[in-house]
Amino acid sequence: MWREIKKIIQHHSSFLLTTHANPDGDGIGAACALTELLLRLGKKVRFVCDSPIPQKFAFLDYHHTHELYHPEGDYHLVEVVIILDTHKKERVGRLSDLIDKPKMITVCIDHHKPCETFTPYTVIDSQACCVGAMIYTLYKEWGFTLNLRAASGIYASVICDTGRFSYSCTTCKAHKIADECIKAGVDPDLMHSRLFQHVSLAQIRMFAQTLQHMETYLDNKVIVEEIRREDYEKIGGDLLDIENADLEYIHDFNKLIEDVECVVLLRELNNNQVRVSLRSRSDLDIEKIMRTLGGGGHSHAAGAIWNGSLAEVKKRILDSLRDLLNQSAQQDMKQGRQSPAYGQTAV
Ligand SMILES: [Mn+2]
Repeated sequence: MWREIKKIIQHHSSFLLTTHANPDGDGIGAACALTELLLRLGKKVRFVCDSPIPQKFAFLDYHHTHELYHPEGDYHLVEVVIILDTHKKERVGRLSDLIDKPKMITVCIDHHKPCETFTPYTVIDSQACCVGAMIYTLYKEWGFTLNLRAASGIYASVICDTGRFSYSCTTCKAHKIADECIKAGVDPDLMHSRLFQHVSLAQIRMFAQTLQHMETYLDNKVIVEEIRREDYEKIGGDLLDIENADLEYIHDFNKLIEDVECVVLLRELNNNQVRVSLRSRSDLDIEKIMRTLGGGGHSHAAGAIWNGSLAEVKKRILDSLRDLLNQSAQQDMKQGRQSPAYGQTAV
C-alpha cells in the first residue's frame, strides 16, 4: 500500500494533514515529520485540526503550518487529505466535510487495530509503536535521511506513544528509531522537558480532585478516579481546558501504585456525557472492552465518550473489567499460575 500512497504524493501538489480531535504527541509529531517530507518534495502542506493543538507542541510547528479548522476557511486548493493516527472518519470532527467533497482523495495512516475503512488508501500497521514510526518507514521507502526537524517529530511520536519507552509496544525498533533521531540531533533531555514537564497549576488542582474521589475495586487491581462537574469551579481555569486536558501525568502517578492493573479516569462533561480514559498494565487488553462498549485505543491505553451519569458509566466499566480480569485469571490458572477470581467482589 505504501506504493499507492507514494504515487498519490507524487501526482498531487497540495496536501492537508490532520489527526483526531484532541490531538496527541503521536499525531502531531507524525504530521511534523510528514510535513518535512512533503516540503522536501516541493509540495504545499497544511496541518489542520478540529481542536486546538496544545501549546507544548508549538515548537514542532517549524514551518508555521499548524491551523485550527474553520468551517468557512478556504480549502479549495487542497487535493489530498492525509489523516494520521486514526482511520475513523468521525474522529476528525468537522474535517469530514472536506473529506466528503467530490474528487477529494483521502489517505489514512494509522497503527490502531483495523476496523472498517472509508477510503481505499488506508495503511494500517498495528505492530507499529506509533504513527511517527510509520512516517519513518515512509522516509526509508523514499530513501530520505531524517533532518533534525523530521527527527524531532518522529522522536516526539515515539516517546509519547510508548509512554517514554515503558509500554509493551516499546520494541527494539522503537529504540532503533529513537537512536536514529538522536543521531540526527534530537536532544532527549530537552524533548522530555518540553513534552512532559508542562503541567499547569489547574492540572495539579485537577489531580488533587481526582485523588479526593479515588476508589479501589476488584481487590485493589482497579482504581477509579472522577472529576465531577462540581469540581470544575474548584479547579479554576477554562472549562474546555479541563474537559480536554491531557491526563497522562495522572495516569503515570496512579501506575506507581503496587498491584494496580487498570486505572479508570472519568471526567463528567456537559449533556449527561462522561469522558472515559483507561490505562492498563501487563497483558490486560482494555481495548477489547472499549471496542465492545463503543470506544477505541490500544491494548494498554484506550478511551471513549459515553452517554450516561458518572455512576452508570462506572458500573458499565467495572462490570466489563471484572469479566476481563476473570478471563485473565482463568488463563493464568490454565498455565499453572495462581490467580484469584473476581466474581465475588462487590462492585
Ligand atoms: Mn498513536
